[in-house]
Amino acid sequence: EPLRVAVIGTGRMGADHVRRIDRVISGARVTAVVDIDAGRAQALAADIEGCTAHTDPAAAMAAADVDAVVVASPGPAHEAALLTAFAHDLPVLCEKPLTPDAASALRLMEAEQALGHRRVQVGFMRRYDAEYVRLKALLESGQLGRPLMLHNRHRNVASPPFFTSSMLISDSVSHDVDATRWLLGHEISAVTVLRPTASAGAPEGLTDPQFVVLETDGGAISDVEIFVNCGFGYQVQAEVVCERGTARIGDGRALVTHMAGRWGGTITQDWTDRFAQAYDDEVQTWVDTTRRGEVTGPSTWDGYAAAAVCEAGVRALEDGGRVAVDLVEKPALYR
Ligand code: ISE
Repeated sequence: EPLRVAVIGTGRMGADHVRRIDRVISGARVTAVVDIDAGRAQALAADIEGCTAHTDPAAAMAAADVDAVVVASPGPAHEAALLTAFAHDLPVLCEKPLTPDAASALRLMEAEQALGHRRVQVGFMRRYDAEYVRLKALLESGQLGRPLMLHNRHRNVASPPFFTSSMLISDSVSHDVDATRWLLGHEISAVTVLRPTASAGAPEGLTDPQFVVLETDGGAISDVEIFVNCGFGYQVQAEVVCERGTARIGDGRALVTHMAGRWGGTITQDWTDRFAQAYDDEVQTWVDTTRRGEVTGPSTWDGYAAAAVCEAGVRALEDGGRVAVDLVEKPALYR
């Protein structure tokens, strides 16, 4: 029997997950879609057999034909949606950020612990990207020795109109925060944010680009260039510098052409393209493990740690200087 999934929030990511579950991956079907915009939910549901449209997440989660939930609404709506999912003991794939701040993420961790088992996989999809997976495997093999530094570049073509300077940290750098924690196996202990001159290509008043320095409890430094109005493409690159060598991913040189006196290739334009394989594998893994009654992947703890680091990062951006990150002790459920 396929897993019957309710998708909450049908914006860019939600609609993409509906398409993916309906047409790309196996073992699941979408039986409910939810959006505050009733017309948008109805338009999506109309194309899928046996799929109902709702405006209230709680109504969808109470439906008899829902076994699991994808939460793709805006971050501030996640806490309520997850608590409702917990009340029905439903497994959840929750888009990043888990929640916008550490306090709400802590409340979710407590609620999940009260259930006594993990229910949440957080949508940090880079962990499923083939290049990141290879980099992680290389680091774990120990061939390069200990990682000392990690350089991350994260560039978007243009930011959406609602994007604020703090969202460069909470919405975008959150991925590099998770990638750093996951690749190095360290927690992040302090954040500093430097601001180069804002690009004339960025909307008036937006602090873009930013240069973020993350210090880890394992003594490594991870820096992140975040530039969300670079204009030319969607680029995510990482280079790790270890004691005996370096390794780098994200150069996107899969196809190099030589033609008419030039050589080159193309650059992806957005994350649904660059990370298409990662998203497909992320959701397929979630469906497969959920059907076996297991929960794997980035946990509520990972969502909390990212939220705490980003909260410190936003403070570092606003106040200047170095801001320490104080994490609670890791609960047994997540060890
Ligand atoms: C967006 O929310 C994402 O998750 C993308 O991966 C990231 O590159 C972008 O900067 C964010 O706004």
